[in-house]
Amino acid sequence: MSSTYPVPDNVAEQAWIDAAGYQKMYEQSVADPESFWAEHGKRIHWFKPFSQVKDVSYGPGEVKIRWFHDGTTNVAHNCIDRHLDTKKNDTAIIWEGDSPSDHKHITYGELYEEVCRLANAMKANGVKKGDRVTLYLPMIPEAAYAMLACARIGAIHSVVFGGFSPDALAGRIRDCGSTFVVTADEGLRGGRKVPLKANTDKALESCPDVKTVLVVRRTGGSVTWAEGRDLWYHEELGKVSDDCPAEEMNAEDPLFILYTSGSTGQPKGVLHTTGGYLVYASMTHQYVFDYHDGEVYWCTADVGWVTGHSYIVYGPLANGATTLMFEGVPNYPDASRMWEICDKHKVNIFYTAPTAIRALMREGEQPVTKTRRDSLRLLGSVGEPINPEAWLWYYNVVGEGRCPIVDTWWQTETGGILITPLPGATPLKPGSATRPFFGVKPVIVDAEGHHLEGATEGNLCIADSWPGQMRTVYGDHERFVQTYFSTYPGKYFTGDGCRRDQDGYYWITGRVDDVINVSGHRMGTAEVESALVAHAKVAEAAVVGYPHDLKGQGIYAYVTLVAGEEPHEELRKELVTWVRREIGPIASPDLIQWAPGLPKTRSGKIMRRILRKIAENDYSNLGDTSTLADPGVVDDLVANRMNRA
Ligand code: 6R9
Repeated sequence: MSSTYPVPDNVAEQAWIDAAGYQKMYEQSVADPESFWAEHGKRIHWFKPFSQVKDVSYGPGEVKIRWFHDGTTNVAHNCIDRHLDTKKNDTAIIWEGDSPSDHKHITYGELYEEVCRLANAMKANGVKKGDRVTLYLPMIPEAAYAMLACARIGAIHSVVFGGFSPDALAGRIRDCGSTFVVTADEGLRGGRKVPLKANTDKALESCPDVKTVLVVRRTGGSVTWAEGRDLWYHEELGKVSDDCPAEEMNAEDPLFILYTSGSTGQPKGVLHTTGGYLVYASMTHQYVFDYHDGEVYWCTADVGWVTGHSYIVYGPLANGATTLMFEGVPNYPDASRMWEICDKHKVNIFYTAPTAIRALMREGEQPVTKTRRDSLRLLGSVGEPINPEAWLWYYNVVGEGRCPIVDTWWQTETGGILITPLPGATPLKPGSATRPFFGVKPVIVDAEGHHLEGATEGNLCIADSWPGQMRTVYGDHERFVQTYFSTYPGKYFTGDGCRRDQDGYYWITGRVDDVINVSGHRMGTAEVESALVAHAKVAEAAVVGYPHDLKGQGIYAYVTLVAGEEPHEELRKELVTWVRREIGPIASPDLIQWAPGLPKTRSGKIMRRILRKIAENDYSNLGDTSTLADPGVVDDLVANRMNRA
């Protein structure tokens, strides 16, 4: 039985929402979503107010999701212009560079100018409303400027994580048909350079439609230049004015596409739209992080992931917050860096991933305790289940027992946080994401889709829509319907397993599909498999996750070589390098096992359940193996298993 951490009185007193408030507001929100969201939809500025609130059908037949659909607004206007009267000279973004000697403050006034100039430069180079613009940038303020500049003129951004390979970048550029790319000469992380421009050049060899590449000078490193295609960011911004009207956008006009892994090889372009997304991102940011004016808020994610979109840029800026953006990594120059940044910038709210906590935990308490951290009052966690041991260390060592931890469960698809404690309202249980946010109706179902009541365990679905929900898979609405609404008709299926305890608390148990979570990053096993089989010496590959102390899950690959090839250590290394090159470092297999054959059913389906068990070193009970075409294969795999932890 795990213990419960009650809400401290001082936290409840100053919080936006206390326990009674949560109960009342939650009940309202699910009893009458129309009037609840009609009221909260007003938290953003509308050029033309909406009269329609919710227009949703989860099928059967058409799947359609619209919120506030007759209203018009602009996300950049809400994140910047709206604050200028009162906050022109207040800090919008604190940027902390990779090197501890590098930082700057960007006020809302400066943010306005930067975004307007970039928006004008993009327009001058042909970008129009509805165009897709790919952003492949390091964690520098220009990444936020570029997102907001797109939003300002109605272009749809697609941010591609700077750690992705040229191939992965190219696939994402082609899928959404973008013709305009913004990148930097090089990125800088932990003192190491990331060749973003060179990667872009490589990617564009297979993207003939890209006409323009705007390049931010970050390191000044040398780059090759395609005349007529490549433009320097600073030169283009010098040519235009710092006044650019914000385009009047319909609530349901697309805001961004963000690619995420699914159970097939091809990443999906998750599409988010304008009005509902911003209402939801800003509202969750305010209540989940209990954000109050003047506080310094820091989310350590990269803008290449949804967390960076909703909780570094859009949510905080819509609320007029001060948001910190960090270019570097947690252990550079040393393991105190995060806490030194907290002290340097007087961070009040700190939001990170369990994998970072586990890595820092390994370095012991001293790198933490030598810093003050007295500005911190709230901690957050996101990306994967947080194991109670890491939770307790975060709570006791980092937060000195005085800062509540909000363990926030959500997905790229959900746009914002769905299951989470509210700091002033929810007693905490280490490892549980606790309770649903306003308007969110979680249901747990069995394999046949029956609702399971009370304390139970099964698959997590959401019964009704919320404004931040994704609207479609870009260019493939059928895939959207298939992926999320066909397994359990009438409900949104999350792909996660979940337990609900006797107090109604939710405990996410991890993915139930062929997606693994490596250091909080989603990886489709099929993506890694297709990278492996693209190697000339690989005949077949199967990839599964296994428990990994630091990463949460590690990548375990079973590889069958083509006839005539002999396995050896060098080839193992070559395959790891190969996958890094094909997808990016986050996809590197941790363990590769040579498999003379893979366990298959007589119809040729790989029996992943068995492969998972062997990878988990739990081979004594492999379950039913009677449908195997060749049971002998399994004995070999068990005998030569790689994870003997
Ligand atoms: C925001 C984000 C989504 C998947 C999700 C789940 C896992 C995220 C979690 C969590 C347990 C939490 N996940 N937060 N599991 N507790 N607090 O991470 O989006 O990259 O799309 O990943 O991550 O499995 O389905 P995304």
